[in-house]
Amino acid sequence: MKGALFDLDGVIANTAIYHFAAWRNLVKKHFNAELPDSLEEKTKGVSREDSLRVILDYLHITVSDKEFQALSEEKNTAYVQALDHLTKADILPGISQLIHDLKKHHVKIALASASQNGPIILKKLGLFDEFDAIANPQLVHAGKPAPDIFLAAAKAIDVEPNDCVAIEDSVAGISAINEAGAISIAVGGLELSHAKKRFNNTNELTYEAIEATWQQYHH
Ligand code: B16
Ligand code: MG
Repeated sequence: MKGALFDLDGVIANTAIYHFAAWRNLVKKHFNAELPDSLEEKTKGVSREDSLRVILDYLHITVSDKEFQALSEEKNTAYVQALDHLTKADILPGISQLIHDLKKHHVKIALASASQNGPIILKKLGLFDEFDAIANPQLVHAGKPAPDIFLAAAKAIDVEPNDCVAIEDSVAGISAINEAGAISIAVGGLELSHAKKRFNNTNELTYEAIEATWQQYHH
């Protein structure tokens, strides 16, 4: 195991709730409509623009390009505001220890998040300097479930994807990892059963558990 590729929202910090709350408020304000809980999974790991497309499709609403852009920006402004109070205390259980242990074993660490806010969030969590690389989602051709962001993250740490494990909390993200050829590790429910290995909570993501998964599945 030479590299570990991390998703951000839902793996390192529980920012997924702020994303969906921002979408809900936006939809309420502009269209006086409610979004069902079931739509949250469909926007997880999915880029800002693709999330907005999923939501507008659900509402059967079409908007001009200009409105689309404005809605997307308004959601981001609200989301970034919600991140204001984020601190080290918002790192999900077990993640700081895992990062520490991976580094101790000379495993390189890269961020493979769809979020353009990745660097800001890592800084707020005090984790920015722990990462060897952050893949830029704006520079990849296609978002999750396409493998591009995981391929870019592996390349940024100069490790072959099949020498990496990658950790995700979204359906689209696990598909992206599998497509990239890294070993997929899920944190979350049964909807993530297409991962090589699934854990219910981040506190189960110990170095030992990750290493055991690596031993079992790499070739
Ligand atoms: P932003 P991840 C993803 O992050 C979120 O899961 C998804 O809900 C969000 O739409 C996407 O980032 C884009 O985020 O609007 O901040 O650029 O799970 O890939 O770390
Ligand atoms: Mg995620």
